[in-house]
Amino acid sequence: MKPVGVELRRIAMPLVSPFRTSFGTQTTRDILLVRIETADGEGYGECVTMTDPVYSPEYTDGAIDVLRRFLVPALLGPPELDPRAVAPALVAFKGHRMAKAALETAVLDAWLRARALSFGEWLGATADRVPAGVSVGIMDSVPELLDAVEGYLADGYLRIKLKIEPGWDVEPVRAVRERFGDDVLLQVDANTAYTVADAQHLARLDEFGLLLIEQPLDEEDIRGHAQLARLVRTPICLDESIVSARAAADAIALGACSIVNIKPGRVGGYLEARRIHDVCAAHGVPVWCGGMLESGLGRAANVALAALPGFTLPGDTSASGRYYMTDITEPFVLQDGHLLVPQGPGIGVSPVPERLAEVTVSTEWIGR
Ligand code: OSB
Ligand code: MG
Repeated sequence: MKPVGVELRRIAMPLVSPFRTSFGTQTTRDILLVRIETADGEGYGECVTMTDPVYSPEYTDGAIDVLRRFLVPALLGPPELDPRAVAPALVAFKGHRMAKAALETAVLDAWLRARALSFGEWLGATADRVPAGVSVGIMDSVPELLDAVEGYLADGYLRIKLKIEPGWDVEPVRAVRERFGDDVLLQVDANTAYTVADAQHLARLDEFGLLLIEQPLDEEDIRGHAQLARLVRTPICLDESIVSARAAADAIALGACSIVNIKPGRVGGYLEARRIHDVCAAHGVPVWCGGMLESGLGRAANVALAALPGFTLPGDTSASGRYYMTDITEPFVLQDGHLLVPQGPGIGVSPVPERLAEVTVSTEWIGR
């Protein structure tokens, strides 16, 4: 596959409602789309960086800079493109996994389209639909939260994840359990908001039968998570800490987690994501697919990944409508609490040109 060039397109998608986490509130999603053009057709990858470096060290202006100056020129140098050669071609540049993931995904999409193979088929998907969970932001009051959860359950979501932080943890969880019962699959995500000194407080969540607590401590505090895992009964799941298959193997070996959230962007792409799936499966560690408020392009690839056999828990793979009134692709809609795995070539969905034009903020072309 001969490379022609790469287009970086920044789009701004308004959210249907503000999304608040322990690291801030978002009202618009600032998304970078990477499109590669080759002699055999094009491919898309969605970069999951946020505007500010508050979830991970990466941020969108930084991703654009590293792509423009280092990653795209390194990728476009050799005369032939192969998805398995992307990570090795970029390995000299440290970090920037989200930027690398977007580029690798674009190459993979183009390569699979040229071969009429779907993402799911190529990754090894064993399901044709995946159960959908939803991530529910921090709210101003418990009644407001209960209304939101009621709406998502009415939509058919099969698992609820509550964002928590100090001051918004035991009470909202208790209220959701009291109102909706013990059968609702329920979990929480702290996005690093606690320290190991909060162990006794976090143990108060044990009585609510949560599936897991996600990333309670700092991303580098692996030993703290291992300590915490001995002090609480709720299973610990890691998100921010798991930046690679090696990091997953280490965390599991050290007893820092018993469940892993896999986000392809955070780990450098779908190939590394699949390696994490394999490492976890070898250890009997369940995985689920996280999200970064993706548009339909990123969502399509995530849904295909979530159809691998080790993804035994519902992911944050929600319908398009959970975040966006109008998606840039055909919307993903819930069917009986599930999303269908796209079957078409590559990621299986394409942007609607008029819709894409409406949300575009800027574009930049990097030729060979
Ligand atoms: O920690 O999982 C997270 C969104 C942005 C950044 C980090 C996280 C999240 C979510 C929402 O929880 C996931 C989604 O619905 O896409
Ligand atoms: Mg998380």
